[in-house]
Amino acid sequence: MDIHELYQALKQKDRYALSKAITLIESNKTDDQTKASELLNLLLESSEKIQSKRIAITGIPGVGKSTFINSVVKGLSKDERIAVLTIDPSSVISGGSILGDKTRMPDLIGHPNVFIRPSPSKGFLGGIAAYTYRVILLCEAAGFKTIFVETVGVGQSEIEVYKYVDLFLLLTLPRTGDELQSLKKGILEQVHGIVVHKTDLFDPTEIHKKTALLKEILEEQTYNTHPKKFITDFSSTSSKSPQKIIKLCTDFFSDRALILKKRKQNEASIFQDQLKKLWLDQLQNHPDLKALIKAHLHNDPFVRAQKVINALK
Ligand SMILES: Nc1nc2c(ncn2[C@@H]2O[C@H](COP(=O)(O)OP(=O)(O)OP(=O)(O)O)[C@@H](O)[C@H]2O)c(=O)[nH]1
Ligand SMILES: [Mg+2]
Repeated sequence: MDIHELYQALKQKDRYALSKAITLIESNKTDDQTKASELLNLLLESSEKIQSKRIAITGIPGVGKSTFINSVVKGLSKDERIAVLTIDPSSVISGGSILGDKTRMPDLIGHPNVFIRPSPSKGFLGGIAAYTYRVILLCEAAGFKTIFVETVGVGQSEIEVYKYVDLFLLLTLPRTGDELQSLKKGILEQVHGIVVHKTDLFDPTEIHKKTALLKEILEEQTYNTHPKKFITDFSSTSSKSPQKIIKLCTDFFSDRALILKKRKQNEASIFQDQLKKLWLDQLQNHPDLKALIKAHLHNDPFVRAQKVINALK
């Protein structure tokens, strides 16, 4: 497969080429990996010019992430090209099924301007986040201007994903203690927006109480200082229109320079993470490591670590 041809086909908004390119980056074969890197380099050169919006939706299983995406996308202009990347929780457990999320997006299946791609939840070199990042770039190259990523709702990958998107949106319910769980996992430090969801099932006092509590937490965030952070409530099954959500999102993306600045910062942080990961892999696989540790066992762990590092320099 010629990479330049594939790149040109992507730019022609060819969906088949997009699927083919994603399959290429999913491949663990060395030859495919080389080709995928070549393609990604071509994409990176042009990615800044693309006025895309990258949005991740996170929240506990069953909070309504897929239904929410279905509702919001349905409310967008029919001409807008939208990609939805889902990581199906059932595939995390069973390692297989990709049907779960699609059944919650009945209005998007077969839609000519919507591209849905379930992601492999395991087995991808570099993990879910690296995979997601690459697929986002591919979708953008193929003319998809808004990219939704539905996170799996459990584990570390959902926190990592915030670096790969512009808007990290948390769905939560009016009556659960899941904000405490989220706080523990650091999610509330990273989110830009919170939607108190399934409001049709709860009474207004409860919704108000939960919203006020989360608003306070959002305002106190020190890590995330985006000026357009927001909190709102919504029902994906009974709200007549998702326009209030769409307006908040549009507003969030209004300062393009800020979005691009944040992307650069995130990219630098992704690079640092990767560097640490590779460095650690290299260190752990060093043939002398075991012997060196043994030789310095009489030292306390801090001194021992320093001596081992000094010896490996
Ligand atoms: N009453 C009510 N039910 C909703 C709403 N949104 C989603 N649901 C229902 O909640 C259930 C779970 O919805 P999903 O969209 O699959 O939730 P999810 O967060 O994507 O779930 P996972 O992908 O399994 O993590 C389904 O039965 C939906 O019909 C809502 O706003 N109100
Ligand atoms: Mg889902």
